[in-house]
Formats: sequence, structure tokens, C-alpha cells
Amino acid sequence: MTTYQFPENFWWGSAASGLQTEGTVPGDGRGKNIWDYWYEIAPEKFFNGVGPEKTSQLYTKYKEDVQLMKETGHNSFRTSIQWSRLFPEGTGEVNQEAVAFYNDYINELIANGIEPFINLYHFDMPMPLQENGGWLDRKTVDAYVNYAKTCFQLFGDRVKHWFTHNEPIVPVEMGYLYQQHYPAEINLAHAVQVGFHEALSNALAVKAYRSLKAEGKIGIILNLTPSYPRDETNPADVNASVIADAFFNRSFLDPAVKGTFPTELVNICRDLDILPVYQEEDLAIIKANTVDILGVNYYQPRRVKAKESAVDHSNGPLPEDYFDYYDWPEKRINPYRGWEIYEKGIYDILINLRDNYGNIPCYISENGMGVEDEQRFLNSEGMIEDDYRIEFVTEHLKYVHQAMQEGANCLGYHMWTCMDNWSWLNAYKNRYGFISVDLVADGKRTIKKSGYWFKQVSDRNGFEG
Ligand code: BGP
Repeated sequence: MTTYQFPENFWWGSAASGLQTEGTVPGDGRGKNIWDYWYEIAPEKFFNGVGPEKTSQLYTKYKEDVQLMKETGHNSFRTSIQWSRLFPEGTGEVNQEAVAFYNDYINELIANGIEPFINLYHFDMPMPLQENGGWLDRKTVDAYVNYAKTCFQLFGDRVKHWFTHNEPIVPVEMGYLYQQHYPAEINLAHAVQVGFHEALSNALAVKAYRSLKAEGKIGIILNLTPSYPRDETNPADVNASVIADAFFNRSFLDPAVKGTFPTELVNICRDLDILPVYQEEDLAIIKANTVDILGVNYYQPRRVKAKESAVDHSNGPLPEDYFDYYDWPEKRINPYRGWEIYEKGIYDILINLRDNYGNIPCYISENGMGVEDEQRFLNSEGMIEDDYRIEFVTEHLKYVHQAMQEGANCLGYHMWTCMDNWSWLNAYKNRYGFISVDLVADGKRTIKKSGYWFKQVSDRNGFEG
């Protein structure tokens, strides 16, 4: 048995987002976002036809939920402020119902010893802005900066950890390459423009926050997917992994932390004549306004090899023109989500940040395992015995610990997620929480075995394993 001891003040908690947890109630004044709209026009795309209007009813149950966070050992918790709740039109009038709600929610967390980490954009573009192009439209960047500043002013007296975006590559790839988010286009030129505007909006929000001379920290949350080549001794495979890494990781990691874009990516965009439209001062703004802290979401690695298959030109250029995915024979897969489980990836990310990104302060902002039909694991006391989740977290934490022993600047570990919540298109198919949510019994919450286990880990600031 080894003792895995973490430093004092290590952040133990979980992450969620506004849209995935809150739900709507009549009179709350929330505006429509792209998910409401997509559900309206294509409900069949959503697992079991469940849309974003109800989700886990946190809007009315947050007091109960904060108590459950306490019971599961949280000293910190991340959520996002829904843009379309605060600004029903995306810009203009602030919705005072939203201000009251987020004030109460934040105060409740603090009163219970849980530090609120607040993220801004988590995939929830207000529909009036999307109608003008969403992130394709430069005016959305201005609207976003206004939303960011408003949040800093309203809640910044109590919130000391801010994040500008959660996984900004996801709206790029899922909205403009792989059709999993609205507007579900396949258009690399649009994807590049959207990504650039998001990167710029991050820098402008950092700048706005700094101008307030606030004492808190501001960062960004990135889903980093280490790109492993099929064969590390084969230069063509290694090159494929470098390109995949530039597209999916360094596209945001480099501008956010170093203030520059990866040369490989810029060269590809130049060759394809799809460099984004930008204004003269944008690059200097990005250079000057890098983040204080990085949130790392880690679920799965990316395995690639040199391009062997024919390039498919039917949808114009795509990242996959430069590499093929590699099916590693030794992989272990979470069959419900279809994602590889590879614990060492979390260590490799932290070491990469240590060696190549100035050891920027960071924390694991999401990690977790979505499992279908967890009712199978109910015991006679009505508790879900999710030993697989305990094992998943334990094995990842061991690698986090090892990286920290070797100098990685990791300040905490947040699970995805606290309460089972609604997922993009998958709705309630896969459950990730420490706490189950019974959709039939009006959202009844029950702590799972992993929730009690996490409390012990947090109390002891470590575990034996
Ligand atoms: C991350 C997102 C979360 C969450 C999680 C689980 O990428 O930040 O919002 O949804 O993944 O993934 P999914 O819900 O697709 O199973």
C-alpha cells in the first residue's frame, strides 16, 4: 500500500455548467440559446428526446445541492453563468432574475465553505447572436466582452477564480467540423474563424479583468488530448501527431498561455488560404493578455498515424487530411461513451505543461466516466455502487500525484460531475455524477458510493492505494 498525500489547500470538487444543470422555470427570464433552438427543430437528435429545458432542476434545488456537495467533500465547485440567462438577447438588458439567482447560488456555496469557480462560455450561444453568425461574427466578441465584464462587476467581489471558456475547441470542431453542435456545419474556414474569435475573446476578457485590478485569478479551461503517434520511431507518424496536436490542443493552449499560434497551424491555414479575418491589433492583444491559470479537462488521448487512406475532398479540407486515426490494439474503452481510458495521459499533460508551458499553475478541471443504466448497480439501501468510478478516479489521481512529485504545478482535482446532468445530444444517457438524479422521481438526488469515497479522500487530503 502506498499513501498518496496531496498538499494542503488542494482543491477537491467537481465541475458542471449552467445549461447542463439549471433547467428553466416560468418567469425566470432566461433567453433562448442554440440548444433550445436545436431541440425545437430537431428533437429526435437528443437521446430519448430529452431537451435542455428541464435538466437537473438546479435552479430550484441549488440549496439542497450545495448541501450534497458538502456531504461529498467539495471545497470548491465550478459552474458557468449562462449567457442567455444573464442577457436574454445576448446583449442589452440584464435579466435581474438571473442576477438574484446567481447571487444566491454563489453566496450559498461560500456560506458552506465551497469556493465558487465561475466559467463564462460553456457552449451556450444566445440564439439572437447565433442568428447573426455566432462566433463567426466579430460583433459576438464584443457582446461576449460585455457579458464577461458584467459578470466580473456583479460577482467579482466574491468570485476569485474566473474562467473565460470551457473547451473552446469543442464549438469549433463540433459546430463546424463534425456536426454534433449547432449549426452543425462542415467548413474548416469557418472553424478557423470561430476559433480565432474565441481565442481573441479570451484575451479581451483577461484584459478586462486585469483592468479592474481585482485580486482574483483568471484562466481558461482546455480539454487536452495528448496525441500519441502509432510508432514513436517513425518520423511520419510523429509528424502526424504533431499536426493533430497543433489542431486540437495547441490551437488554444499556445495563444492562451504563450500568446502565439502554432506555426504548423498557421502554415496549413495559409496554404489553404483560410487564415482568419482579423484586425491589426488583435495579435498584440492576444500576445499581451495570457491567462494566470489553466484548467485541464482530460478524458481520453488521441492516437494517430501518418496519412494512409485517401483524402476525402467531398467536404473541403479537414484536419484529417493530415493524419489518420490509429486504433491501438491494447486500448481499454469505456463502452458507454466510446472513449479510451488511459490514465497515464493525465501525467503526460501535466509534464508537458511543466516543461513546455512555464509550469503554469493548473488544475484538473474535469475528468470522469459516463456510464449508462447505473440503476443496475443499486444496492439494497438504494445506493448506486459505482466501484468502476472509484477505480477510474483513483488511477487518475495516482498519476496526478506522480506528476506533482516531479514538479508539476497542479492545484486541484475536479470530477465531471457532481449531480448527474444533461449532456449535449446524449442528454441523460451516460451518468457521470457523484450523486444520482432520478428523472422519474422529480429529480430526486441520492449520493453514490463514489460520493462517500470522495468525501474521505478530501477529508484526508489523499488516499491509500
Ligand atoms: C466535456 C464537457 C462537459 C461534459 C463532459 C462529458 O467535454 O466540458 O460539458 O459534457 O465533457 O462529456 P459528454 O457529456 O459528452 O459525455
